[in-house]
Parts: sequence; structure tokens; C-alpha cells
Amino acid sequence: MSDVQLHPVQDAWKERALIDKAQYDEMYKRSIDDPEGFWKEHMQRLDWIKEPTRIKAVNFEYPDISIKWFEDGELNVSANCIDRHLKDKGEQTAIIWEADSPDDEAQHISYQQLHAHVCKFANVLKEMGVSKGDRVVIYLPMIPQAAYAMLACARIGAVHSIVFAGFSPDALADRINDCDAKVLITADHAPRGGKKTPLKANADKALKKCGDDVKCLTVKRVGDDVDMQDGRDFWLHEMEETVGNDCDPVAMNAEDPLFILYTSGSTGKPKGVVHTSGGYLVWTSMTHELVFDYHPGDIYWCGADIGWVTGHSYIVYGPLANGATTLMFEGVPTYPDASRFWKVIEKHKVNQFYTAPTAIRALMGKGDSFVEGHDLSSLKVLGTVGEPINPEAWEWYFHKIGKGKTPIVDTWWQTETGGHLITPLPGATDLKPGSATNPFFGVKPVMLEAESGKVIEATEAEGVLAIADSWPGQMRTVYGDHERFANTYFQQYQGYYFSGDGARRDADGYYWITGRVDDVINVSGHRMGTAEVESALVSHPKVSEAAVVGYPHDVKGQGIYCYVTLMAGEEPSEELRNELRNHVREEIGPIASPDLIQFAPGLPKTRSGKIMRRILRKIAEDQYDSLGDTSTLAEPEVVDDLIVNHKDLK
Ligand code: 6R9
Repeated sequence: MSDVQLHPVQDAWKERALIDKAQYDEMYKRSIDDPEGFWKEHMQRLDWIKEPTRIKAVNFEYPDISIKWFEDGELNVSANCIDRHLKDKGEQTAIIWEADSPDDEAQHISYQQLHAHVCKFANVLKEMGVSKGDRVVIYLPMIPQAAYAMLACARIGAVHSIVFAGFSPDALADRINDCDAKVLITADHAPRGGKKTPLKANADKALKKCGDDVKCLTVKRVGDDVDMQDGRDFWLHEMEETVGNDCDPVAMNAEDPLFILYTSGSTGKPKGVVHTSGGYLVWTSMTHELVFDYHPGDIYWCGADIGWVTGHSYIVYGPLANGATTLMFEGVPTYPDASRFWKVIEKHKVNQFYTAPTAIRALMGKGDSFVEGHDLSSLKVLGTVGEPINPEAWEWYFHKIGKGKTPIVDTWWQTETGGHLITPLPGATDLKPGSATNPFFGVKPVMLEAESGKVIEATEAEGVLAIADSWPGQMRTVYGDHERFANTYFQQYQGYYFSGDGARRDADGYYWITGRVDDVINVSGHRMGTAEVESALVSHPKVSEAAVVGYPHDVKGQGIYCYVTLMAGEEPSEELRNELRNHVREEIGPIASPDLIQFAPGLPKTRSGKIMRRILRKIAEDQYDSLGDTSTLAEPEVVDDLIVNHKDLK
């Protein structure tokens, strides 16, 4: 890309950085040539109860996929994130909590206090009958108790599964049932952007669809009245009064599951991505330290929600394993106004800030006046994640927020990968706006021809992105369905982990992620399966058929475009559009709310009845001239109608 400006590593970054270019080259080479030796050394960043002797046992050959790291090792994740820091850092702040309202005072929770909270919480879970291996679903706002809950599970060996607080009761019930959870942890209300989501009421609705034995633990966040059902519902603060203060961490095998996190794929219901204890923590702590160039005492802020993998790996596990100070923010970037992020950075003297391109674009769109007048001089590293960043947004972030003095790490990774796979390192990588640049240690990206699956050897390449060998942070299975794991990620391109993303590799070997090549869309950095939105739409009594595609959206990256065919006798109307929009919000949650709904009397289908999404995608993108071959359609004339109606809609 000739119009993209190269931003070489600046001297100041190099001076401060943990890794320079020469070290990166040397370490990367070793990580690929001798993974066993490399990871035997780097696993030492954790405290092991029993040190592993077997480092890597991996089979990527379909269908017998098996991934194990440090398999005879034992550790406890919460002890690594808390207890081992108590000696030197007991008084240091572990978590800074910034509430939704700027008028609420921020909380500073020291490692010592974190230890006390997590032990209490763990004892409450035990009291409620949770033991090693049991699943606990967490449906909480961004409050410190969310981190306590995660670490409490890890402490006693329970497996948590966090459901984003913006998901609907139905989506919550599906997840509770899929993982057969014993306890659901929620709060009375979730304040966000000055509004309140009735979390406990949502939980009550969800629990109606779950087994009678699921218990519910509620955190008092707001203090409003909620319904409490005798024998099923418990208040955290009341339970805490009944249990002891100490809770020893349980020894866990490195391959025992740490958490399940549901994520969207191209087909079917969301899958429960399983991450295990040892490899995941080695990976998240190492990437957190090196990618953000984290030094002791730095104040680090990742603006994600713990409902997503970014919150798991880079608000809680990675930073706390490193004894960092991690900031947790309950609110949104535009409340009370578009200066909130910058105010928080100034107030807490944040050194590393990590957010999504959609937030950057939204704030850029509000104008520079919201940035001006804020002291952002504490910033040392900026990061992005979730979707490709356009060079304009990159340059704005670099110049207006970083004042041209801080590197931007554009980190490419996925729920499945546990942590960063392709990313710059602040002191080592010359930056190109829009490129995730180079692989992290131990990561072997390959470019494959989409159709043939052949490896493209040339440096300059365009194709699908796959990974040739395992890394410690990789997901191990789909909860309860190992076959689905093998089929989703290892069947199409055998011998490789297939990411689902397309990419380009330039003459310098830099990777440019071009977006999903499957039926997954990325809306404001949130992954959504088009099939999920379709099935929500067709569950409405007036809808006979629906096809959902992504289309370019200035702020969200991609918007949700729905083609809807109504039942005979139903008339299209603006009212029905709103009804359908609300219906999807109820079925999945506000994040799945359709941006555009086009009523389509007919959809383009092949003679065998398959909807040709390629055509629908092109129409949604206004690319009428590149519809491709339409001759195999059963009724080619529906395309003309679709185009006319699409133009009317926009
Ligand atoms: C961490 C996370 C994963 C999908 C992934 C890709 C997109 C993430 C990106 C990026 C371009 C980046 N993605 N980071 N695309 N550049 N730096 O977002 O996980 O929610 O599972 O989404 O997000 O398409 O496949 P997840």
C-alpha cells in the first residue's frame, strides 16, 4: 500500500522497550526452531506447584486433533494472579475501578485486598456447592466483583463462563444450559452510559428456561429492589458474612479447563471455546508484558468488557499474572460525553491504553475538541484490537491521542487463540497503519490459497490465514463437542489451524488482515454469526425467510443488513421493521440489532434452493456491477427487484 506511511520505531521506544529488533529476531527464530526449549524457559514466568516436564504434545492432523501444553504440570491460576505478588506488592493497587458515573469515586483495590475478596468469594461458591470442575456462569457489569468471581472460580478449580451483560435472557439461558452450570452470578442492575440494565430480572427470565437446581448469587451494585426466590437466590454480601476468610488455592493440572467462553461461528449456535490453565496463563502474561511493554508500576487500561475474550486475557488474567495495575471501567466512551476516555487517562495517569477501532472512529467523529485540554502525557503505548483499523483512524489515534510519540500495537487474535498472535512489539517493529505486522513468538502464520488450500510460499501473498503449529494459548476444544472443534478449525485446510480470516502479506512480510471469509460479521468489534441473526428473525411469526449479511459501516466497521421475506398476507411497514428489530434484540441482545432491514419478496436462490449470499453481500455493499454469475439462479429476475428496493432503503 503506497499511501500508507511507515512509522519506524522511535529511539525513545527502543530505550524503554523490553524487546528490541535484534532480540525479536533471535527469540522468534528460537521459538520456531526449538519450541520445547523456548517454552521450557518461558513457562518459568509462572509459579508451578509441580513443574512440567512434558512441554508440548500436539496433533494437528484431522480428525484426531489433540493439543496439550505442560501436561504434567500443576498450578493454580488465582495463586499466580494474586498470592505470589503479596510478598512484594501486597500494598500495590491491583485493580483501579472507574464507575459508570464520573461522580462516583474510583476504587483502588490492592493485591492484599484482592486476595481477601477472592478468598471470601471462593468460600461463598463452595458454600453454594461448587467444587472443582463445576461450571459457573457469570453475568455481571464491569465491577470488581466480576474479577473476584473469575479468580474465585480459578481458586477452587471451577470453570467460569462469562456472558456479556448486554445479552438477552434467552442467550443467557442457552449458555447456562449448554455448559450445565451449577451457579449463575449476577447483579441487581448494570449501570452503563447513564442507563440501567435489569440484570437480575433478566437472570430470572433466563432461569425459567433452566433446570431447577441452578442457584443464583446476586451482587448488590445499585441497591434497587429485585425479586429473590427462596432457596434459589442468594445475596453475595449476606453469604460473605457466613463464610471464613481463608481459602487455599487448589492444585490444578495445566490442562484442566479454566474457562468456557461462547463465541459466534458461521453455523449453528455459539460454541463454547475452552481454554485451559497453564498454557493460557503463560501466553496471556507473556503477551501482556511484551506487547504492551509493561514495566512494574505502570498503570494499564484495557477498555474492553470482561464479557469478551479481550477482557479475560487483558483486563484480568494477563495483567494480574504480571502483578500489574489494571484499570476496569464500567462505562462507555461517550458518557457523559466523548471526552470520558481521555478524562480517565488523565485522572489515573494511564501508561498503556487498549481499545477497539470502532471506539476510535466514533470518538474521532465527535471532533478533536473532546481530546483537547486533556493531559495525555502519561501514555506510553496505545493498542487496538477487534477488527482491522483504517489508516485514517490509526493516524488520528497516533497523532491526537499519542501526540506522535507512542507506538500503536494493532493486535490480531481471536477468542480461540487466547491471546495475541500477530502484533507489533513497541521497541522492535516498524509500524504500518492498518497492518498487524509480525507474528508473536511461537506463531507460524501461513497464507493458503482459499480454493486449493495450497501454501503460498511467495512473500507477497493474498489468501486465507492459517497457523501451522500450536502455541500454548490455543483453545483446546469446543465444550462438549470435540468433533465440532476439529471440523470447524482443522477440516477445511488439513494440518493447519484455520482462522476464518483473510489476509494479505506484503513485500516486507507484514500481515494485513482483510476480515472474515466465512459467515461471521464483525460489528463494532463484536463477532456475530449471520446464522444467529437469521434464526432470530425467522422465529418471528410474520417472517418466512431471512438472509443476513454484513455491509461497510463508517463507525461500526460492519453493519447488520437483513433481507426479510414475509409470510403470505403480511405487509411491509416501518412499524414491522421496528417490531423485527426489537424481536432480534430480545432474542440475542442489543448488539445484534439490525441496522438495515430490506423487505424482499424473493431471495436469490440456486435451483437446489441455496441462498446465494455472495449476491446479497454485493447488493448490500452497493456493488451492483460485480454480482458475478447469476445464471445458476432459479429466478434471476429477483436480483433486479432487490437492487431497486436496496436503493430505496438507503
Ligand atoms: C480478540 C477478538 C476475532 C476476529 C478475528 C478478526 C477480528 C481481531 C483484529 C481483527 C483485524 C485486528 N480481529 N483483531 N481484525 N485486525 N487487530 O477480537 O476476538 O471476538 O473472537 O474476534 O476479530 O476477524 O477473526 P473475537
